[in-house]
Amino acid sequence: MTTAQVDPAVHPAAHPAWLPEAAFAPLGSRRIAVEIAEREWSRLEAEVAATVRAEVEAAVATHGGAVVTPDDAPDLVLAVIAHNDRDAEAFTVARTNGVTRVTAATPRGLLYGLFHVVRLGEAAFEHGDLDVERHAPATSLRMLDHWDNIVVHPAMGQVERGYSGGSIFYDDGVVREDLSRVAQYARLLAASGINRVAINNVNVGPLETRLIDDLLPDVVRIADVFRPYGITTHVSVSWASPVRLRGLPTSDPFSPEVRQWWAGAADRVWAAIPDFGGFVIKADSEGQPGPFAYGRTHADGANMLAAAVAPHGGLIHWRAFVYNHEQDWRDRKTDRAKAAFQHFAPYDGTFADNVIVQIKHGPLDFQVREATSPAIAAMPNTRVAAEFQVTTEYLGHQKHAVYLGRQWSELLSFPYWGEGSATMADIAVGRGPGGHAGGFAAVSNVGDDVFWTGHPFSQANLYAWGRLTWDPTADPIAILDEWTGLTFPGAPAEVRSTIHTILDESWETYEMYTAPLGVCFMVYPHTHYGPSPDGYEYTPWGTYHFADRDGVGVDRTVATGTGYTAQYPEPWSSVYESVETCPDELVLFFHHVPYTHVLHSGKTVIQHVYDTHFDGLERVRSSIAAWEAAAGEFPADLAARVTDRFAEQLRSTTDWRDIINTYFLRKSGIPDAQGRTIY
Ligand code: GCW
Repeated sequence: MTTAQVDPAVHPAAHPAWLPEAAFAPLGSRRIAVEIAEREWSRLEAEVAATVRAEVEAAVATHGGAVVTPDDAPDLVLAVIAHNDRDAEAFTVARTNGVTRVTAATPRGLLYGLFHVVRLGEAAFEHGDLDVERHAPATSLRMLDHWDNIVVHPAMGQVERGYSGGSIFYDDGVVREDLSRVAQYARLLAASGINRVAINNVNVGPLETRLIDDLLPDVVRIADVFRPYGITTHVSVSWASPVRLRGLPTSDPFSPEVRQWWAGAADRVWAAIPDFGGFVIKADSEGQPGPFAYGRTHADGANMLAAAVAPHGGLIHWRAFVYNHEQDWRDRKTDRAKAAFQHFAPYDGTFADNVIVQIKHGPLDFQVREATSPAIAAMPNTRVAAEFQVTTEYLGHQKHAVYLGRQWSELLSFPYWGEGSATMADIAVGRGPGGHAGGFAAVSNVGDDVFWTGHPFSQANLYAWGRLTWDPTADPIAILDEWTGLTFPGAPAEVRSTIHTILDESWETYEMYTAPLGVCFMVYPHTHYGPSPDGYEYTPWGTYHFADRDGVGVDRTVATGTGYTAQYPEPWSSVYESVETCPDELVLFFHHVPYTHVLHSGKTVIQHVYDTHFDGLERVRSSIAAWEAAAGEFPADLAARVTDRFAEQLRSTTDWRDIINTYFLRKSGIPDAQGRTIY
C-alpha cells in the first residue's frame, strides 16, 4: 500500500493516469537494493527518502520482486551517494554486469531516477553495459498554478477555468478532510517532473485571503501531503491582505505599517511551513487590487513583498497579466497586446533577486494561435517565468481532444533574436542574455473528476507539461508516446497508433476550425467555449478583430497601426511589420488585410477561412472514425467517456465551421470557390 491510496468512501476511485500498477511490473519483478546514507537530511529530503523506499516496497510486493541488500545480487541499485553534482534533483543511470544503477546526491534526485526507470520499463534491464548517463532538469522552477477557490464562486465555480469537476483540495467552503487524492496527485506530478504547486486561484476571494492567516493550518496539511514527493507549496495572496485581514487603512507598499504586516505574515507562514515556496500574486489586473491605487509601480509592490519573504528564502511570483480591461472599443490607439511590455519592461533590473515576473507566453491570453510575448525578451536583468495554460480555457474545455505538447514546444523554442538565438525556454531557465532564471509556470487542468482531467486524453497535457519543464527541448510526440506507454502498459499496438492518429496534430486541427490566422477571441464571452465571432467585438476587454465588409485583422504595425511590432527585437520586429514577411498563421494578428489578400500559401484569406473550417471538421471526423475502430481496446469506463466527449466535439466543431464560415460569407459577400454549403 502506498501513501497515495484513495479512500473510496470519500472519493470515487480515481483513474491511475500514468501510474497504473502494471507500469511498475518491469521494476517490481526485480531484486532492488536501496541505499540512502544516514545523513542530516532536511525534512523534505528525509520524507522523499521514505517515499522512495515505500514505492519500491509496494512495487515488489505487487510484482513478485524483492528488496535486497547491495551484496545480495540486485538487478537494480538505487543509491544516494556523496556526489559532486550541484543539482539536487539530478540523477545518473548506468548499467554494468547486468546491474542497473541509479545514483543521486539527494533523495529527491533518486525519486526522479526511480520514475525514470519506470518510464524505461523492461528497457532499463535489457541491455548489456551502458555508460553513465546524467539527467538533470533545465530549471528548479517547475510549477503548476491551481485556479481553485475554496468556496464556490458564483460566476466561476469552484475551479476558475476548471473543466474537471470540483477541486481536489477544497470542498465547498473548506479544505477537504481527506487529502488522499492530493497525495495521488503529488505522486503523478513527481513522476512527470513538477516540483512546485500554488494551491489557490490568483483571483483571491475573501475566504482565500485567509490562507496565510487563520486558515494557515490547512495549508500546512496540504504542504505535508506534497512534501514526500518533493513538491513545494505556494499560495496566491491578495494585495489587499493587510486591509482585509487586519483592517489597516492602506496597502501602500511604502507604508511602514504595511511592510511590517507582510513581514509578520511571512514569519508566521514560514514558522508553520519552513520549506514553504512563496507567494503568487495577480495585482492591478482584472479588478484585483494592487499598488497602482497608491501611485506605486509593480516593482515597488513586488519588492515590498520580496523583502518580507527574503529572510525565509521565499519567492514572489508576480504576474505580468496587467492591462486595461475597461477599454473603450472606440479607442483604436490602445492595444491590449502592448500592455505587459509597457508595464514591466521599463522596470527591468529593478526587481529584487527573489522576484520572478511571470509572463504569459503570448501578449493576449492563451489563444490557440497568437504571437509570443515580447515582454519575455525585454527583461534581461529580471528573473522571468514563462506562463502557460494546461487547462484548456480557449482550447475546447477538455471536451475536445486537443494535445498541446506541440504548441508548447513550438513556443518554447521560439528564437527571440532570430534563428539560433536564445529561445523562450532559454530565457526562462537562465540561458538568455542576462542569465537570470525564472522557470516555468502553468495553470493546472486537474479536478476531482475520476479521470482527473475531464477528457481522459487531457491527462497527456498535464504529463507533457511536467516533462517539458524538465526538458523544454524534448520531442512532444515522443512525450505523448511515453504517456501512452505508461498509461496503457501492455496495450496492443493499436492503442498507441490510435492515440497518435487522434492527438499528434490535434492542436493544428483545433486551430483550423476555430479563429483563423491568429485573429483570436471569436468565442462566447465569459465561458470562452464555442463560436461567437463578434462576442468580444464591442466590449471593454480589448480583444477585437475589426472584421468589416472589406477585410479583417488588427493592424499592429508601426507604420499604420498600434506600433506593437516595435516591442520585438530584430529580426521579428521587421518580419512582423511587413505583410510580405509576416508568417501566414499570424497575419491577422499583425495586419488588417482585405479578404482577397493572397497568403504565402497561394490562397486568399477568405478561401483559407472556408477551407480550414471544412477541412478541420473532416479531420475531427477522421479522429472519431479512428477512435470508433479502436475503442474496444481501451478500458470500458475510459472508452465511454471518450466516446461521449467526441459526440460533443463533433457538435461543437460543426457549429464552429458553420458559424465562422457564415459570418465571413455575410461580411465579405465572397462565395466559396468550391461552392460548398455555407448558410
Ligand atoms: O484568461 C483569463 C481568464 C481568467 C483568469 C485570467 C488570469 C484567473 O479568463 O479567468 O483569471 O486570465 O490569467 O489571471
